Amino acid sequence: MPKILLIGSANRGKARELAELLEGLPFEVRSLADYPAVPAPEEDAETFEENAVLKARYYSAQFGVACVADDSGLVVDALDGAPGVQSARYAGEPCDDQKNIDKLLGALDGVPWHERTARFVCCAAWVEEGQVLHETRGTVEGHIAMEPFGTGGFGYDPLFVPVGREHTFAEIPSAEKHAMSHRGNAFARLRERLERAS
Ligand code: ITT
Repeated sequence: MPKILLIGSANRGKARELAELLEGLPFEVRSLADYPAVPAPEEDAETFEENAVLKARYYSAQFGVACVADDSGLVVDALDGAPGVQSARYAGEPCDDQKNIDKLLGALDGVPWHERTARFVCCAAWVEEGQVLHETRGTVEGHIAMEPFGTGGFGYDPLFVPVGREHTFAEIPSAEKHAMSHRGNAFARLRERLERAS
């Protein structure tokens, strides 16, 4: 029987990406939909790293299985790093991707393209039996578009144009996004560790 590996994310768009990024590993990969509903943990840490560990620890302990979680977000230079660790809740709760996009565009009103530099950050953690077995971080540099483009992906994808490209993450196929994204980057290294451990 392959070992269970739980994807500890309540965000459907993110959980779908994580399932794609963990495909083909010798684990039985499960999502939170496979378990009874539990409240999301309080993400009260100040760094992506700490929040990723906090989430992986929480879901691993809740269900007694190995768990991977990521804490991620968008860091915008012209906004002193906002929305950062608050990316999911930037426009308040309940979290709403469209409201977050509208708020970000408002905050950047009048800011020219060359000053709209930003990066996505993803910190991932793998926890098993209370132990952090691996932590990893990935980033991707880009610009915030003047208006949303595309319908793919999730979150701020319609606004994020990676460096060297002319399209947003919401306009390209998910495999192409994974090849350059913060999450694709972080999980490529986590995959190697998971492969070695199996
Ligand atoms: P979980 O904690 O349950 O995983 P969450 O959405 O609250 O779900 P985070 O706290 O890590 O997750 O917040 C990440 C937010 O950053 C997410 O809601 C998006 O708004 C944004 N984000 C992260 N990665 C992204 C990506 O690849 N594309 C677009 N937006 C992304």
